[in-house]
Amino acid sequence: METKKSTHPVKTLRLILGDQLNGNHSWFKTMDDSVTYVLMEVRTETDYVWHHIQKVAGFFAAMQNFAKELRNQNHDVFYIYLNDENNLQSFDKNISALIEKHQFNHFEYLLPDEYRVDQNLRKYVESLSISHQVYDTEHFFAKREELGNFFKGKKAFLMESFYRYMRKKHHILMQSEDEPLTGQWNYDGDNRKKLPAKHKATTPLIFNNDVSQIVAEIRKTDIKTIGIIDPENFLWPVNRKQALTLLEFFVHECLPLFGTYQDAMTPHEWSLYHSRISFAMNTKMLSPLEAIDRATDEWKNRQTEISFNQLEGFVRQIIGWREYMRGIYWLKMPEFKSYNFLDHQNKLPDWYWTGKTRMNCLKHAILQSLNFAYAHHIQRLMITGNFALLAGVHPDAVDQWYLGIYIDALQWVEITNTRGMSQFADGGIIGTKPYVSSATYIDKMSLYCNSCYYNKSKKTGEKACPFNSLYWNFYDRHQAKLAKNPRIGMMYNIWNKMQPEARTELLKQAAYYLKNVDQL
Ligand code: FAD
Ligand code: DLZ
Ligand code: SF4
Repeated sequence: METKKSTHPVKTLRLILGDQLNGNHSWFKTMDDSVTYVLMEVRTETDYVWHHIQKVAGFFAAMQNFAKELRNQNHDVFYIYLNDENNLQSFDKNISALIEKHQFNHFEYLLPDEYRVDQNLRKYVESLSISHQVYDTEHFFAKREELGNFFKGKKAFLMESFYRYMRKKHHILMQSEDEPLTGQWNYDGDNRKKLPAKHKATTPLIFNNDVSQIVAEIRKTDIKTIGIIDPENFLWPVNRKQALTLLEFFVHECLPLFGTYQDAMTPHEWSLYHSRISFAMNTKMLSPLEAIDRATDEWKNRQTEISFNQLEGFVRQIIGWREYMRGIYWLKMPEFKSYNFLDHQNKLPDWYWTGKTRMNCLKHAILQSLNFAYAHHIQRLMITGNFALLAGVHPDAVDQWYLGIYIDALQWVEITNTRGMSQFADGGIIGTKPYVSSATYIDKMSLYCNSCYYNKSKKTGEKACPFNSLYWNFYDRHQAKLAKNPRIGMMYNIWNKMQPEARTELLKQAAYYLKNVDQL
């Protein structure tokens, strides 16, 4: 903390960013007349990428509701709307104007989750002539640097090790200090079932929020957005009460089959048994601890209906993957942002923005994303991510798409998943091998292939599924970088044993598809 001596009483301005809507933060536990909070809708945040319209509207609605909740508790709050006359459209400019106008002599903010904003605010406060202090957001289990310390001196950053460490440290699903409940740490093997053809999944709970005023304000500007919205029936939770309702719905209706079908995909359902709490958690309306505690309580009360693998699968995503990705982000930024291990340079196919492709899996995953600002993990990883990787798309272009299109997209969790896990641009920090597949995996886990224009079983020739030849083309073109990887070596044995004519045909087919990628 930097303090400058002052004879005036302290008058503090506290900034709350759009992803810091944690009503249980210790800031709000006491009432202090000398403190004023500020939230602001600014062009620096709406314009750094083409966001989905639902994402912008969702953030603004949640921010506006949070400001209302604070005011109801008698806190002093400034809210700067997008089109306010005095909005200078960036955090620092608005803060400076408020400091000057209202004579604040102390400034406070919460640690931003994004490197970009963190750097900007750090620089900004250094330039301030008044004192400042920064606080933790009191949301995550791990501190920013904790993963780096945990893996210090190690070559591999295995998620599984970090996950077990987090389980032990926070005593989650443990029977003793070191022993996990049930004696088994990992249930991934039970959590890979395809959806039976006639299975009807739970209908997702959606909200009917009226965000038409917010959308009208966004439409008055030249902010470029993607996707569609029904402004009078906005489906995502936009306040704490709705976030908790969504969590309740998840534990009652979805948890019993969450793990079993967490990798399943179907053209008929958009969220299956997934929780859809990522937006509520990433904005901090909901805490990861309460999500885990609530799911654990439900399991305890319904053990005959909810097998342990369902609960473990959910806990693993939150205390494992989510915390792990954040740790990697703070360990590896800013270098992470420019990783391109495979030197991919191609452009993103045009149909990523429209869903207009004959590939059924991609059509559904993309249209669903444009309609709901949501796709579940395996759709993101094994459909859109898989294709972009096979097609050699530049990771910057892939990142921009993922950072814009999803309601839950914030760089700390988007870039680690996209550039790292999905595009292998980090050369294997996050994933031990690239997540690529042919139609075989997609058909095994989904109901997409049978109604596709392309033939899942054909590798070459008319209507051959593009994934099949692009898959081998990927391994072929990256042999120098990947062949030594012990988890991949087997693929090269298969590839090298293939008849030369068969290999030539596959590569010819892939070259044709890559050349005509926009027409697929
Ligand atoms: P559920 O399946 O119900 O899982 C429960 C929770 O676990 C999620 O809400 C999420 O907070 C957490 N979680 C699950 N998987 C991951 C993961 N791999 N990394 C971090 N947290 C995880 N997640 C985001 O929150 N924002 C993103 O921008 C984002 N971009 C992604 C990009 C790609 C290419 C991939 C492969 C994954 C991405 N994910 C991202 C992770 C994951 O897909 C989403 O968290 C999940 O789909 C959100 O839906 P849900 O709440 O229904 O999740
Ligand atoms: C995503 C987003 C958008 C679209 N708009 C705003 C905004 O106008 N004001 C704001 O405070 N936050 C917004 N956000 C979320 C921010 O991008 C996020 O709070 C920062 O990047 C810090 O992670
Ligand atoms: Fe996707 Fe190929 Fe299956 Fe069609 S056949 S849905 S393109 S994997």
